[in-house]
Amino acid sequence: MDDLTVLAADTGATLARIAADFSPAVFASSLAAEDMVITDMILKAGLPIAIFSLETGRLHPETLAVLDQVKATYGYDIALFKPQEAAVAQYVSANGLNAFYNSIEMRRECCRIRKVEPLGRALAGKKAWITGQRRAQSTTRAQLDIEEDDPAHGMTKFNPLADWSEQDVWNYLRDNAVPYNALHDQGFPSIGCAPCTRAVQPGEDVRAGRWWWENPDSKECGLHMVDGKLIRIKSVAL
Ligand code: ADX
Ligand code: SF4
Repeated sequence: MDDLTVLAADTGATLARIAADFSPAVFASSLAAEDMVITDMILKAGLPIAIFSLETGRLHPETLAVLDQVKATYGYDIALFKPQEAAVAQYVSANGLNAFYNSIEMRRECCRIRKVEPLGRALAGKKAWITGQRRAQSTTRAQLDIEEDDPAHGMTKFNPLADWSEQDVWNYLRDNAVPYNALHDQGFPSIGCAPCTRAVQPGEDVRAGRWWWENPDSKECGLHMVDGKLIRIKSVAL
């Protein structure tokens, strides 16, 4: 067996263990490449892990198209969680539609309304949640474990791809003919909301196009924070 086959078998076993021991467990998919690996594994194995996406209202059409690609390939409807309309309207009327460019505080407040609050609803009553984070993605993820405690949501959080490289992800998607976001072929290695994501140059860091106007150490949207702090930032050399 080659290395990727072994890695994928380990990850499949982790997902099966989560389904068996942490029911009900859910998987948060941003519809980007890493999340398509996990989606493929969950759906092909028929694991009882519901998949949801936070539909922020600011996603690219190419990202939304992945929902149809998943439906066409696997016959599965990814559940969508949307922000509260009143909170969005209040933010926009008080600050402007794109106020997140003005300060880290304004950016985090937008992420709180559009992602973090809906995430809380998506996780209510669950025993565990799963993400597609990888250690190699950024300085803030350098200490990432496959299994961690998530006190903010009162449950266990799994990052089954923690050990995967970017190449592993793309080899898996190719070998298994998994559908993926068309933006990945247009210079977008990492994809979030449209106004906060841009293409990167070859050789640039994979997350260089995310919140590119901010310092690398502030680039987390709040989905992966505890009490307003990055969970792993204190053990990262700054
Ligand atoms: S982010 O925190 O900077 O936005 P990133 O885009 O790298 O995160 O995604 C990391 C993981 O967070 C994804 O693999 C996924 O599990 C979760 N995630 C991020 N954005 C979303 C989203 N819009 N909907 C659901 N899950 C998401
Ligand atoms: Fe708002 Fe940008 Fe955060 Fe999306 S990524 S929720 S548009 S600040």
